[in-house]
Amino acid sequence: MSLALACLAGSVPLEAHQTPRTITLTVADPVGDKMSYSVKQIVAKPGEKLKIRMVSMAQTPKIVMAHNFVLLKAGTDVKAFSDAAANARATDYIPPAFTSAIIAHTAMAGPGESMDVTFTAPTKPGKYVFLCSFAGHWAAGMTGDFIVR
Ligand SMILES: [Cu+2]
Repeated sequence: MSLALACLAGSVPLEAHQTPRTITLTVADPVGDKMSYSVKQIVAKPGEKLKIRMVSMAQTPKIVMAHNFVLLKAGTDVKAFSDAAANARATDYIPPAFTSAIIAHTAMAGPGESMDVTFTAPTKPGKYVFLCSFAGHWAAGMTGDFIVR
C-alpha cells in the first residue's frame, strides 16, 4: 500500500523502485520479563526501499500476545503513542489519532504468523524509533532504533 502511494507521489528517489532489502524481525515468548525484537537496530540509506517481515514465534494465543512493527516519524512522543495504542485494540493497536505520526507499520502477527510491510526509508538522515504497539510491549522493551545515514 505504501509503495503504491510512494510511486504516485512521483518525488521518490530512484532506488524506491528497486527490489526492497528484506529485514526479518522475530520475537519469541518473553524470557523472564524481557520482551524484545531479534533486531534492535536497523540502518538504512536515505530513501532506501525496505521490506520488514515481522515473524512471531510466540506460543501464546494472538488475543493476548501479538506483535507488529511500527516506525514513527522523528519527534513523535513515543510514550504518548504507546499509551494511545494500548487503548486502540479495535484498530489493531494503531491509534487513529496518531496515524499521521507513522511512517510504516505491519499488521499484528499472532503465533506462527508473518506480516510484511514494504516502504521507503525517510530521506532525512537521523535516528527514528520503531516499536511494537501491542498493549504494554513498548514499555516491556519491544523497541529499537531505525538509523538513516
Ligand atoms: Cu509485541
